[in-house]
Amino acid sequence: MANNKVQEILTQALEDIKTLHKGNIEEIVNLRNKYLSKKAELMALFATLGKLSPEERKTLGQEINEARNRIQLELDAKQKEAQEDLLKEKLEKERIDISLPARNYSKGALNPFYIVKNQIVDIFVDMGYEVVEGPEVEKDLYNFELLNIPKDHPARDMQDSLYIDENTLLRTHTSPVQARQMELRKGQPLKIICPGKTYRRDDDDMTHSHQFAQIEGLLIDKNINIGNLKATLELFLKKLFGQNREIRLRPSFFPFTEPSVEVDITCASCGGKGCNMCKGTGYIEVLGGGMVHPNVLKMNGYDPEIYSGFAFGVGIERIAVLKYGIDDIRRIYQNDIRFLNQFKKKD
Ligand code: 2NL
Repeated sequence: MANNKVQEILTQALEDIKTLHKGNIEEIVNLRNKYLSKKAELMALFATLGKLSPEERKTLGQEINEARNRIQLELDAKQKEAQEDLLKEKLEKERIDISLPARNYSKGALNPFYIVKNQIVDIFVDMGYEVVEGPEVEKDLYNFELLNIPKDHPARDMQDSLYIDENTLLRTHTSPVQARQMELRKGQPLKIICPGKTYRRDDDDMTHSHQFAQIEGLLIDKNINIGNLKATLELFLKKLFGQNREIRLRPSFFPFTEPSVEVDITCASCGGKGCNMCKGTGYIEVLGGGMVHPNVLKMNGYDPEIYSGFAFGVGIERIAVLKYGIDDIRRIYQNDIRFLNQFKKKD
């Protein structure tokens, strides 16, 4: 015969479970305490088993266990349900609408200086040149002496250079990087370009800046002649300015090259007829170069009887000004957003 007390507790527990509110974990915990903790009425009944006969003890013990298991199962099921409800509610609340269009964001633009610098570097890297860099604060040995610019040479004038002490200055060109490379390679052939900032004591105006950047190139090997220089520069300038441009070499002078040349391209404004841009000449000067002076080869560890080479130097800002028709070189450094926005890539 079923025990009245156990059945009463079980019925009450099942009633209580029916009144639970959806998703309320706290109420479930309370019922667990009420019916299943050590102090619960049902558990107290276990203590009375000792006084019963073995037969009765077995029946009642079983009945209590069954009631407890039933309550536990019901509460576990309710708890699982409540947890799932909570999770569903959370997912619903935090739902992301992936059909919403993304907010617009503003893309930056590369300064034309870097557009041009990257282009030039890419063209020479494609031709197999290595890119090397060096210090901006230099010894006069590397900046002047090893480039055939002796102590009394006018290019050393204090007017043109920014000195830190008697033997140290901000480099006036990137040539010292090449002098250092020649030293490093101990007379072995080389093919390098050196991009970097250079400094001169200049008053800034539309076409001059006390700080400007150069890319210099240097190639040394056996049997290098001025035809190799011309072919290299023609390939470079046509890639940079367009295949429809012609180039022209004029004799010039640099202390570190002999012979030296200045290189012009046909004017884009007039196509060579002569206009304001080219001051009536039909040509625009873009860079200088020449065959490395035998003194320079010798001083930097190359035997001029075995090796020859060519070198050239390009002003990056000057190329940017020419390519983009920029009216004042100083705009490149002013970071005026109205200027820079003109160089945004179109999608
Ligand atoms: C220019 C002209 C030039 C060089 C740079 C050079 C470097 C070494 C040896 C020989 Cl290590 N030459 N550089 C040669 C000729 C011209 O630059 O107008 N630059 C803006």
